[in-house]
This record gives sequence, C-alpha cells and structure tokens, in this order.
Amino acid sequence: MQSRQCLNRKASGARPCANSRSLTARVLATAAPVAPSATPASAPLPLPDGVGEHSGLKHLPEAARTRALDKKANKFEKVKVEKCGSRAWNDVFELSSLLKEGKTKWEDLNLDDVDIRLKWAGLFHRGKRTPGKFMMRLKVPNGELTAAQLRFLASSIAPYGADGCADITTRANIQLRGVTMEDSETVIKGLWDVGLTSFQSGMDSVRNLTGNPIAGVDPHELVDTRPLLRDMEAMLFNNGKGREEFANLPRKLNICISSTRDDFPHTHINDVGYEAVAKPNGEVVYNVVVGGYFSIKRNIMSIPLGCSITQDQLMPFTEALLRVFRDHGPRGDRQQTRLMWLVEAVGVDKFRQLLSEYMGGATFGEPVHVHHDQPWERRNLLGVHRQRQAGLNWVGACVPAGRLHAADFEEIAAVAEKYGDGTVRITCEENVIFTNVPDAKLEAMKAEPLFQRFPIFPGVLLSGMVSCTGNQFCGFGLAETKAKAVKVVEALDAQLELSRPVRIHFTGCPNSCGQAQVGDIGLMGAPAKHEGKAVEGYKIFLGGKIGENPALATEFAQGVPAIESVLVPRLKEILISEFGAKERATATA
Ligand code: SRM
Ligand code: SF4
Repeated sequence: MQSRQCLNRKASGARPCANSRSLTARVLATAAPVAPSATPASAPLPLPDGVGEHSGLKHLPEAARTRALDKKANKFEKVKVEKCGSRAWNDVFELSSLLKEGKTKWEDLNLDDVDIRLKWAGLFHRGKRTPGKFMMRLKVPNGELTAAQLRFLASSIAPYGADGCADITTRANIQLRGVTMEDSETVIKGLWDVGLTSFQSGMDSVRNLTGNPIAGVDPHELVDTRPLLRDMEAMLFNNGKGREEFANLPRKLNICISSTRDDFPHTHINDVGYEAVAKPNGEVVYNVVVGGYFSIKRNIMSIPLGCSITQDQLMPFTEALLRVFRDHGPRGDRQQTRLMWLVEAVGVDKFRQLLSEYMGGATFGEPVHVHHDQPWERRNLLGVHRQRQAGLNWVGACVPAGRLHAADFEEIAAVAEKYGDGTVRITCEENVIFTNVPDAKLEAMKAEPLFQRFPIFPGVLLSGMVSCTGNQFCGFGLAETKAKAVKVVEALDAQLELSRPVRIHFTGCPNSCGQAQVGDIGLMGAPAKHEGKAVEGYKIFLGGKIGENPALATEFAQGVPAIESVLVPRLKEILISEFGAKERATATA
C-alpha cells in the first residue's frame, strides 16, 4: 500500500511561493457553452431602503425578503443580507491580488468574507486546522474528468509539496487542499481554462450533480446521464462563472439523476432525485423524489413528489425548483431549512403546484411504476467489466479513502490515455473508473504500478469503504477518519473472509458527509472514554441499504474508542455475528 503521508499529517501552515505554479497543463475548454436560462426570471424588485446595493436580497421576492430580515432568521441570512455570497466571485480576485502585491494583510481581511462568503467561490478556509490555507471544492458533473483536467489538478497542488493533496468526495467530486488566497486567482482561472469550476460549490448552493458513474458504457442504463448533468450545471450556474439569481437559496441543495436499478447516486438521500424509468411505449421519463437529507438533527429519506417529468422538462423543472426553494423556503432555524422542510410545510401537492406555476402552468405525468420480475443486485463498480460496446471494458480501481496526491493525478491521466479513452470517472464511493479499455490492452493495464496503490481487485471490505475528511482538515470533526479507516479496514480484510461485500462508511461527526447511515456499517465520530480518559471515538450504525429498496442504518453502539486495538476486535465481532464473516485460517499480509 502507498505511503499516505498526507493522511497522517497536519499541515504546517507554511505558505508556498505563489510564482512556483506550473501552468503548462492549461488547455482550452472543449465543452460548448450552454444558454444560461431555460425559463425567463422575473425582474428583481428595487432594494429596500438602508440595504446596500450588493445585498443578497436582490433576487428575493417580498415574502422571502421578510423571512431573511426577520429577527428569527439564522445568522447566515444576516451575512447574505449584508452582502450576497455572489460577491465572492469578485472579491476572490481582488483579495488574491491585494495579498500578492502586499497591499493588504491577512489580519485586515473581513472575517465574514474569508470564512463564509468565499465558500460561494468554492474556497473553504481551514482556519481551525490549517490557518491561512483553503480547501477548494470543485464541480465535476457526473464525476467525469479528462486527462487534461487531471493534469491541471496535479499542477494546482504540486507547488504545495507535502501540504498539497486532494480528495475524491462522496458526491463524486474533487476537493483540492493547501490552496492559498494569493494563488486562488491562478487556480480558478486555470480551472475555467480546462472546463472546470469551483464556483457555487459551497454554502447555500447546489452541490455537485451526481449520476451514473458508468454512463455511456453501461449495458443497463436507460439514459446517458453525462450530457444531462453537464448541461444542467452549465445552465444553472452560467457555465461555471456563477449565477447571482441562485446565490441566495435558503440552504444547500443536492440533486442527482439515477439511470439504473442500482441507484448509484443515491436518490434516497438527495434533496432532489430524478429516477429514469421507461414507459411501456419505451419513452424514458423521470419519477421525482424530494427531501432526502442528513444533518445533526434529522436524517430522512426522500419521498415521492407524485409525478414524472419528461426529458425536455428536466432543465426548466430544475430551474423552477431552485426558484421555488429560493422564494418560499424557510430561513429561520438553520437546522430546519433544507428542502424537506418546505415540502412538509406546504404539502407535496401544493409544492408540485408551485413548480407547475413557476413553469408557466406546465403539466407533469403520473409517476411510472415499473414491475421487475427479477431481483437486482447492486453492481460492484470495481474490477474489470464488459461495456455495452463490444470488445471494450471499464476498469474500476479503489482509491483508499479517496485521497490523491499530485503524482496520482498525473499517473491516472497517463493510464487513461495509454489504455482507455483519456477520461476517467470518479465515484461517490471515492474510487476511479477507466472507460473504453480494449480487451487486448487489459493484461498490460492491470500490471501498471498505479494499481498496486489503487487496487483493481481490493479486499472485500476495502472495496466498500468510504470516509469523509474527518478532523485532519475539518473543524467539525470529532475524530480522524481517513487514515484510521484505511488501517482498520485493511486489518479486518487481513483477518476475515467474507462471502459478500460489506460497506463500511466512516464519518467524522453527525453532519454525516461520509454517509454513515448509508453503510452496512457506519462509524460516526463521537466522544468516548478509554481507561478513564476522554478519547476520540465513534458511534456505530448498522443496517444501511442502498439500491432499489433503500433503508437508513440506525444506531447500534456508542462511545467506541477510535483506538485500533479496540475498534478492530469490535468490528470483527460485528462482522462475524451480523454479516457471516469467518476468521481466516492464516491472516494475509
Ligand atoms: Fe459535507 C459541511 C465535507 C458531502 C452534509 N461538509 C461540510 C464541510 C464544508 C464543513 C466545513 O466547512 O468544514 C466539510 C468540509 C471538510 C473538508 O475540509 O473537506 C464537508 N461533505 C464534505 C465532503 C468533502 C466529505 C467527503 O470527504 O467526501 C463531501 C463533499 C461533497 C461535494 O463534493 O460537494 C460532503 N456533506 C456531504 C454529504 C453526502 C452527500 O451529499 O451525499 C452530506 C449528507 C447529505 C446531505 O447533505 O443531506 C453532507 N456537510 C453536511 C452538512 C449537514 C447539512 C445539514 O443540512 O445540516 C454540513 C454542515 C452544514 O452544511 O452546515 C456539511
Ligand atoms: Fe467534517 Fe463532519 Fe463532514 Fe466529516 S462529517 S467532513 S467531520 S463536517
């Protein structure tokens, strides 16, 4: 296994030289721009007296303004009223230049800008763990990346040496680490040049759009989700440059399109899930489910919206949904502002009616119920699989805990070009998939050194392991996750034999970015005691199901110390009693 220095290290805080960045990886974006709006927006009202011209009230109708200005509005509403998050799209370049030219000092910056508003530009100050350094969250619709994009990502973190690394996220996305304010302008412009963006990836915006990670090569898909998601992202967010009209939603919004019975993007835990279904006449339409989400206070699966929409309605429907959420969504207690709270407050029928009104009276279809005679086992994406195109394969490789370094990006790009079509897909399980690999190239590909670190045939438990960032970088983290997850799961794989995959999800706190409730086993950072002393620990969840009949895992144990000598035997016991694992006769290395 690769030495994962960055997993165990807390960054030093030293700043790299801003001029050392190589920009040779820049290439021109290939994606054609998409028209920014599917339906016309109503003109913004004049701003109330006493509110600055850059206020986030600009695009809100009267009732939403009242909610945002109410004394019960949460503190982020106040930040947005004072200055819209969309201003970060200007501020980021200005701050970057001022700092580079020595015209301002870090200590003189506005804290709300640095710690909150810059998240609208995708820059998350890691003030608690690595002050002065930012995590930069991108948008990678459907998780598809080209070799040129991978090389640019390598060049973005390479200058930071041991402090720079990246993660594949649980929304099949990329986060870069170690980025400084001084360098942010160069990185953002470089991302645009290769057809990527970091804008509107954080705070009260739509998160990365997820779909089928094997779209276009999948023998079982009903539709290729890639162009749909690419166009949706471009349309909603002005081709990566940001769309002010959608900068002041009441809260984050997760959207996905599922095109197979596997439900790879987890429609059940997204605020908006589009489930492709075929009507008896062969037309593919989308059943809509809404309101799934996780949080500290509430975890709930999505519910049917009671309608289906056509492919032509996907874009205007999504745009209308953003406007309905923006205009009618609650802005009080931050824990009660996700889409589900609006759906529950107005009722499913009224919510659907609002969507129709916002689409100029559009009509929606009935939900389509499809009866399947045969049960469906959710497919494992790792390993070598035949594509729907004869003679071609997809090859899925496990990236333990999703952690990547500059050299990894370079090597993945080189392997994709040498054996595949020069592109890869990243997955919500934080792994990488190479597509369009001809039969004749498979054996040579499998022998590539990359796959010693990122195995194509990993241990059963490693193949189903997912982990959030944890307290290495995240200020909310109650426990370290990634390095611990890899160690614990490798130890379990070495000691146990399993006849079926068991998915173990690690998450550092109850926000559950690592989706503990989705795992067969979920571990959630929580306080614990060991030998009378307070230590990092986990709660254990059991019973998550994904795919056609999803269920959320529920709490099974609490206060389990995050100490390998305690955690490994405890999980071993659970794997033997609940999942039929057997001790190996001889533990593997
Ligand atoms: Fe998350 C906040 C990381 C997926 C629920 N999440 C955060 C922050 C931004 C907190 C912070 O500022 O430190 C974390 C950044 C840490 C860092 O340095 O990386 C963070 N979330 C992540 C990622 C990177 C976890 C990972 O390792 O993959 C995922 C990035 C996804 C992306 O590419 O956009 C990530 N977060 C999720 C998911 C899973 C999903 O979408 O399937 C969830 C649960 C599902 C959901 O949102 O309903 C999730 N994150 C949260 C929440 C709780 C939301 C709520 O309604 O209360 C927070 C806290 C918040 O928003 O106030 C949060
Ligand atoms: Fe941070 Fe908690 Fe999310 Fe993990 S679950 S990334 S610790 S907010």
